[in-house]
Amino acid sequence: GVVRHLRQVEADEAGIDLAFRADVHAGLSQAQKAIPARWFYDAAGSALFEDITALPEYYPTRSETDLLKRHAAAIADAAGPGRAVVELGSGSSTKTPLLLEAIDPAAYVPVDISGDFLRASARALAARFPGLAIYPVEADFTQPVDLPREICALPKLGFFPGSTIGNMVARTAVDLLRSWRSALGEASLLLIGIDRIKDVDILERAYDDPAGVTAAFNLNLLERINRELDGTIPLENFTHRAVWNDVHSRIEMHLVAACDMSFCVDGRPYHMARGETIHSENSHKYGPRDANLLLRAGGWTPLATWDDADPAFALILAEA
Ligand code: AVJ
Repeated sequence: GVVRHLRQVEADEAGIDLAFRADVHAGLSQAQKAIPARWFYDAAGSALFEDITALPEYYPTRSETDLLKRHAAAIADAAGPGRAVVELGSGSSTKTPLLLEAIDPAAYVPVDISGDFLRASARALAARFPGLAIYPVEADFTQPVDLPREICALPKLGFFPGSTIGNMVARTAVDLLRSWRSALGEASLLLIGIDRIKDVDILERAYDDPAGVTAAFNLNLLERINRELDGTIPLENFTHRAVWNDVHSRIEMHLVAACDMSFCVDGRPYHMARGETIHSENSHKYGPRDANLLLRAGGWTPLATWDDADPAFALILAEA
């Protein structure tokens, strides 16, 4: 059952609001306007992301789930039983049962910044795995996390699915991998999902679906600014753009100004010229050697890779 709920979100609601405000003002004041992708995930944005994962064009969820299903036994063989599974950014934890069922863990520690999602998914998992000790930790996984004392002595398996590591530029991704290596300890393993470089058409369609769900997800960021930061951004003057940047090996999402305009956020005025953009997300893609190098630079040694899904996606098991 759900054993205990740890809360390590330093910023309370007011603090999160302050951080959002600061990121938006700083981001809109840059020559290339940019807002960090983590601000997509308010309640509406989280629901839209769940819709994205069901789109036929958005292959990462399907490919990764397929890999987990087909290779669960091999993953279990490599990891062995009795580990504490620590899931970073667990969200709705939809892929977790596939892993937990296969590896026979001693404990499960979902870590997520969104307390509501965390509590709901921990309850659902407790019902499905009645014998399993679950220790939810409400925390920002990009910051150092204190793991529950009860799992201290257990060998850990970090689980970081979804290619969320792809949101970070390499330098930040490496810092994060290194901090988890020290948090999870000497005997730990990491199972990480990493999206592969592939045909540009497949990539761009995955981030610009014909039904417009990803466009709505992107535009929701502006709606959130209007709602929470007293903004006057005219949403109808923006369009969604998803484009492959080959130099940086990433899909970039932008909000494109369709005309010259002025608006306010918090009473502070901003101007945009037609064609100017707000850069709202990076989603980095990695070839096999790129991914292994990223892990090594982050202090992890790759042990095994499962990447025979179509469209391509990789699940990599690495050791500390
Ligand atoms: C949740 C960060 C893995 O980059 O593919 C999906 C987010 N953005 N469609 C991704 C996302 C647009 C997603 N991650």
